[in-house]
Amino acid sequence: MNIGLHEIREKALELGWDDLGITDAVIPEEDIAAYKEMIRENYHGDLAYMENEIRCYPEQLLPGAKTAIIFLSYYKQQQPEFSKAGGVIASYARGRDYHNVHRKRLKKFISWLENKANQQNIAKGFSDSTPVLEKALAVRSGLGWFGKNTLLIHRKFGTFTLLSGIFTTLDLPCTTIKNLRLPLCGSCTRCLDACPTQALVAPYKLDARKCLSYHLIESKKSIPPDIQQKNPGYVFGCDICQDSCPHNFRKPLSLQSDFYPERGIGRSLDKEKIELLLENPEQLYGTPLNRRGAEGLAYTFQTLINHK
Ligand code: B12
Ligand code: SF4
Ligand code: SF4
Repeated sequence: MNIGLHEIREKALELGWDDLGITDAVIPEEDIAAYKEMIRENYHGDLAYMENEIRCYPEQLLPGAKTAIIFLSYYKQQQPEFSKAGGVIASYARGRDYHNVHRKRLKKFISWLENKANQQNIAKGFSDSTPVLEKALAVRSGLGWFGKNTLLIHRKFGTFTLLSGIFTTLDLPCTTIKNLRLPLCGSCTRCLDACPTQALVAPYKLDARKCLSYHLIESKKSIPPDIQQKNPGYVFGCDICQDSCPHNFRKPLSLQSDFYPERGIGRSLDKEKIELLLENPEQLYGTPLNRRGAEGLAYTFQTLINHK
């Protein structure tokens, strides 16, 4: 049975995504080369999972994979001021954990697709935690292009977007219209200039070992003193290379309630909130901040206070 682009789009929007792109399940050679260079340079730091080359070869994740559908969620939230008393939480992390939100949608989408095709085991979903070069596929599918901050820039939504997708053995109509893997930022360097830790070591190249996001979300080690000193006020994640990007200016806030601060821990953490979380760490469950845990957040908060 032929499944059309229109009905795939309709289903994706019904499940809550804001846009989607469809491409063949192939990671372009330029992206594989850039990925291998990142690993060679050790820019991934202690993110050992990044060394798994399976992220370049969809066929190894789903034998017979023909098509990739990439789904996009727009999550932009208000940009809070830095304050002496608190630490700012990155925009994506204030509400529900998008991994869970996407996982539920992917499950529903895959069972819809299986029903339509009248076949089982034809798809594998991914959202961040499965090893896939997601942005490379998003660009290939025509959803947007790479910014010098290394993020996908969507023509309508800018960079405050999150990705997820599926590989399927079905042949589906592709949305790729032209090669968007081109240097489209022009002479702009706002993100590179704004990054407080100079983690964007060159256009399109990020050294995670210098990135606040890496140290405040991912790293299990203590935050190096020079990174602590350069942190302008984040307690979890960092949005500076997005807030400085003209493609995000004058954009409305997201309408997806899962990303609203009221659905999670909120826009910032202060001393009282940290104490409450230490007493009731279960409040973090279902939010992105659970990755860091109450102790980890308390530690980061203390480093912030020490440098204010
Ligand atoms: C590891 C990782 C990180 C690491 C490293 C980031 C990185 N740039 O690699 C750290 C912890 C620092 C991080 C931080 C953040 N992350 Co992150 N992260 C990932 C993850 C798991 C893998 C990324 C990856 O594969 N990197 C490999 C390297 C080689 O890719 P790259 O640096 O993007 O390089 C590409 C381009 O620069 C391009 N390129 C290279 N040279 C050239 C030259 C030209 C001319 C052109 C056009 C292109 C080009 O080719 C390279 C390969 O495709 C993905 C999820 C996934 N599975 O894909 C999420 C992901 C990239 N992260 C995401 C988010 C939201 C963030 C944060 C905004 C979170 C926050 N607020 O703190 C920050 C943003 C920091 C930043 N500027 O990237 C989103 C990004 C969505 C989007 N719109 O792009 C993703 C896709 C998660 C998701 N499922 O939505 N992240
Ligand atoms: S997330 Fe922050 S620290 Fe990391 S590259 Fe962007 S601006 Fe720099
Ligand atoms: S700030 Fe400028 S250089 Fe950076 S991603 Fe946005 S448009 Fe490109």
